[in-house]
Amino acid sequence: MNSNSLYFDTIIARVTEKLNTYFDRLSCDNSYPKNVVEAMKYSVLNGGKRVRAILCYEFCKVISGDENAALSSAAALEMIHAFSLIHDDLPCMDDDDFRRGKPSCHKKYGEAIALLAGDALEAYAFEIIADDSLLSCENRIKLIKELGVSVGVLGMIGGQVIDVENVGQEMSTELLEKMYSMKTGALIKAACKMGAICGGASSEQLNFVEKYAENLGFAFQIIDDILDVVGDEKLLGKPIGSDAENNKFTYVTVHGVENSRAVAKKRTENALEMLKSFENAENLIKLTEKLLLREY
Ligand code: GRG
Repeated sequence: MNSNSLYFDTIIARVTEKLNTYFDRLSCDNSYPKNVVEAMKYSVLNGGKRVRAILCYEFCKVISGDENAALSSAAALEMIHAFSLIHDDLPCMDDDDFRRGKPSCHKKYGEAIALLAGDALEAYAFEIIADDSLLSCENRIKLIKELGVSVGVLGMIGGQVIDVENVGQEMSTELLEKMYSMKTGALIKAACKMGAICGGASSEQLNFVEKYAENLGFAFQIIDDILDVVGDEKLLGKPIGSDAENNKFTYVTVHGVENSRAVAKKRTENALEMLKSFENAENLIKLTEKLLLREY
């Protein structure tokens, strides 16, 4: 492990501590429905790379230096991400039995509780931002809007609709890229922008953040597609080949592994170019490079 991954581990530990505080709040009331809270915790606290949380935290730091302001947003992003993974694994979606090396939420708690845990995580994500007294009221509204847009019909949900409606069908490159930018890119973009908003970014800075995130999000999804074909199941914590099994048309289906990797590299270079507008972006540069080479 190099010194840089130790640095990212420190961020992960801070976000995990924050998430635990939020879950403790739910658990201290004896009347709460215990199984749904357990399912929420199971899905959020069971590992994951925490990419969205780190992006949020680091963009806040790069803009202002006070990353404490970004902790509620970082936690909210991980709750929304876990919500999307729970729903994505359900039998009516990808029907995946494993996630992060463990039984997926519906395999452990049943479909009804998994669905409700996902819904409860979504609601809680917005609540914790609205409730964060470290943030100005104006910023709370901006953050809630950013997150809402990324989840909604023009974001993850819209991307998933394109996905499920095109199972077994060839898609134009244009539609495929649109799906990637909505299904995966939207939350990554929200993570970067929310961090920058917490740090008080100007609209000019937000433009660079947005272009960085669009390129990173695209590269991230292509690498995800590649790993589903040539990844190591142990490292991924789930079986490979699920796209092919589910008749999913991906970037790799059209361009093959090597050409897809070249596109991911180009998009990563574009993202790195955008970081040149910021001082002290060394950690973001390292993260961006690391994500291109990731094995899980
Ligand atoms: C419930 C918000 C919501 C939407 C419903 C199911 C769905 C519509 C959208 C699916 C969105 C989705 C799962 C996109 C895939 C994004 C992706 C590449 C996930 C893997 O992210 P990693 O690699 O996972 O960051 P870890 O486990 O490291 O956190």
